[in-house]
Amino acid sequence: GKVRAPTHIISTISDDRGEEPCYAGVPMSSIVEQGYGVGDVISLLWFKRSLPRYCTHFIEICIMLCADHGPCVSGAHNTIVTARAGKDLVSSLVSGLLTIGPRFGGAIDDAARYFKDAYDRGLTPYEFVESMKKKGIRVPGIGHRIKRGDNRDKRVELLQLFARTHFPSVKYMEYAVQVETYTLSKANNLVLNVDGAIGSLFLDLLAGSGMFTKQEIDEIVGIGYLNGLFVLARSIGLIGEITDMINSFITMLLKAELLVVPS
Ligand code: Q5B
Repeated sequence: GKVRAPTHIISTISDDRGEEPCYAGVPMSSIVEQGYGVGDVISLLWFKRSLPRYCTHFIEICIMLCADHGPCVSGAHNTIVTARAGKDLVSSLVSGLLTIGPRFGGAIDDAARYFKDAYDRGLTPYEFVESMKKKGIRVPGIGHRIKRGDNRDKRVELLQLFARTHFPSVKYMEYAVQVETYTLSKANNLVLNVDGAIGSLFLDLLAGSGMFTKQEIDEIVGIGYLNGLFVLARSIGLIGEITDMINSFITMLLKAELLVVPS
């Protein structure tokens, strides 16, 4: 067969030079035969190692819970408008993805960074929140448009329940909960949101699993891998919103007899 031209680009996560592609050294056949899931594949391709089952299950829960959140949020709104304007799937998808940022879905990395720094420095929730206020920075992972102290985000509760049951330690998450208790005393919408829950719990996964050195944890938190979880998850929902719009459009054309399906 054809021999690939030599390349100057080196990937340290996947390799297609052998008989079958490998993810972080694990051949495709093992991935299928040993029943790996999406969480295992993310572990191999993002973290370059196999993680324990409770970690990969947690990653999968994050993906499932963040896959969609109705048509009103920024991402779905943009994607739906773009699809209705007749654009193709990729254009519609990226127009939604591009809204992911510090206020919407993209606060996971910053939540992890700020919660880690505050916890590791031994700041009380009061000291942490007030120091953020002095700097004029909203606490990442805190606050929601519709969720309130008396109307919690079910996704956050489910993540917390899973982690309290399966993680060896949830010290960062418990710290985030203490921060939430303090912010809720200031305003009822300042709940721990899904970004904050994932950010703090991922710190617990990194620190408690015994699979990462301290230097690796600092690198992961510093570089910022974790918003990728939201981007990946929400792509599933955005693609669903696009196909939903196309279906509705076709149904409308059929009803108006503007489209005839050949028999
Ligand atoms: N205030 C999320 O704002 C939101 C504060 C705060 C201190 C805070 C805001 C925020 C941090 C970033 C963050 C992820 C923009 C959110 C997500 C996924 C999603 C989305 C969905 C999905 C909401 C009113 C007053 C002001 C503010 C103060 C607000 N947040 N103070 N720390 N963190 N959070 N993003 O409701 O005195 O009037 O000036 O930036 O974590 O994106 O479902 O929608 O799955 O799709 O618009 O769940 O909290 O409130 O901006 O009018 O602020 O509260 O300073 O005080 P809102 P604003 P003041 S999860």
